[in-house]
Amino acid sequence: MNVQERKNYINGRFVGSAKQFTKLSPVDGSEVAIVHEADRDMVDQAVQAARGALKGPWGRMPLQERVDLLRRIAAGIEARFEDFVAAEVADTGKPVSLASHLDIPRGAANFRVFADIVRTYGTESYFLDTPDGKGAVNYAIRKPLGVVGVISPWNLPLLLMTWKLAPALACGNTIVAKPSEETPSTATLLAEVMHGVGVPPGVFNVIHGFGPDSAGEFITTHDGVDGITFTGETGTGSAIMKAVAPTVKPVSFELGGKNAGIVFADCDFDAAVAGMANAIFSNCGQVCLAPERVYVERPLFERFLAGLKQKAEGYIMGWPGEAKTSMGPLISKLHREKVLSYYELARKEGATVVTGGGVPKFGDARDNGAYVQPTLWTGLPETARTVREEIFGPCAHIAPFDKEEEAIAMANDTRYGLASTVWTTNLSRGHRVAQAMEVGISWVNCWFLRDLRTPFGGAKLSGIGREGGLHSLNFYSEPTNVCVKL
Ligand code: NAD
Ligand code: 6OD
Repeated sequence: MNVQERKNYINGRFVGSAKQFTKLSPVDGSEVAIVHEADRDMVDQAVQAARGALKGPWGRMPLQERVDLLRRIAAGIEARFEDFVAAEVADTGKPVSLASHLDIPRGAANFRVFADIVRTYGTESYFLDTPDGKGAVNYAIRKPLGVVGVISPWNLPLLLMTWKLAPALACGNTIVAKPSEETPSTATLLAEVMHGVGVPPGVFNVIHGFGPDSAGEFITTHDGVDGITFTGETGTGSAIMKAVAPTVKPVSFELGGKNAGIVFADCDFDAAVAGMANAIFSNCGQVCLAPERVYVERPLFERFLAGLKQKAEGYIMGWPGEAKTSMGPLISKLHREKVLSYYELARKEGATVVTGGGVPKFGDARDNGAYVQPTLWTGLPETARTVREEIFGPCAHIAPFDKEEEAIAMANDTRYGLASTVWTTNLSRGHRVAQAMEVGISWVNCWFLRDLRTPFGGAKLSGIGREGGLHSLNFYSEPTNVCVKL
């Protein structure tokens, strides 16, 4: 693929910058894109454009027209499906099969789903009895939050950005969006689609850059931004909270996790092994919902471990475009250093390495990439850092348990609270254990099965608020109660 230029999109125009950085391929270290980094002034221009657009044709657009526009954006993504897949694969190195079955279709689906949901979004009304017997009618109307800052990560770039953009636009907001510096491409293509389908200038702006002392910080500290929706690390969420405090912006945060899987001896064995392998290793383990801790009921422990090991060793790290490829690299060499530091730490903490634990050797250009082996450990105490800290790689620690209560206690013994997955054929136990999980998303006999209308987000350090369906619409809009005395 040729090296692409990725510019900012401000007030309906693609804008270059004197300051640029190079995006490298995690597959072979080659140059993927030259990215124009926005300075504070460019972020200010984007915010002013977004503020202006709230008062322009967009602010007066009837709901049905906005809904039609959202559908045209979805169709626009689909019309350039191959471009989006190629761009996502170039930035992330993920297999083409994954980008074309998950990332890009979901990027389009998010716009259709929220177009449908906003069409039927109702508001509250109450009749109040008054002493004169005539009463009063209360009803709430919903207004856009205003200019929304959307800051997203690199693991599912288009999917996670559109998950926020679609409901924000559905509610009539305007947007200043910043993709991760690691994945600038699909957000830029999306700007081209928005431009092409007639989204008015200023409604959607894309800003490229980093976090601290760069575009991310310039967005969060700008007093013309009315709210921040962020997906990324818990530490970054904490820094953003501090940054927005002086201007008291509402935040919606989807943060990190150290998720648990619980496998009971009565599970459907083949489904559980396949399901847990997919949960641990999909997208090279770079999914916030991935279980890095797995608790297996003791009678099944050795058999389950052997099954999971076999799955781990079956992953094929081919080139992204090859049909046989089932695992790509990590996002960057920098992230690989972090993951490998945990591979090392696990050994120091006394882990038995069941499989993996290192870097694969290819004998070709992939040796310049950011690949790591899928890795499983046993034998660590629950206090080990490897068991407590988010790694965000293709790895998990597998531990036995004897009693249901013990598994629940270990699963919940974490400062995070994003997701969990429980595998059992006992229906009552499935419900009971799923409900006992201190998380925002609790799966039984499945993982990452997503109905986009359901609440999505994390408990504890894994987030603030919920997005999804009506929850998204509640964040991206402000109610005004109107009280009419009769
Ligand atoms: P990150 O926090 O490093 O970066 C996310 C985004 O924030 C990027 O666009 C980055 O440039 C920006 N950023 C960084 N510092 C900033 C600052 N001080 N101010 C403003 N913006 C700043 O996260 P990442 O490494 O891109 O993604 C991986 C992390 O995201 C993992 O912790 C993972 O669990 C989490 N994640 C959570 C969810 C969820 O839904 N809960 C989904 C995906 C990823
Ligand atoms: O499916 C989604 O909408 C969603 N937010 C997934 C998050 C995945 C985290 O890596």
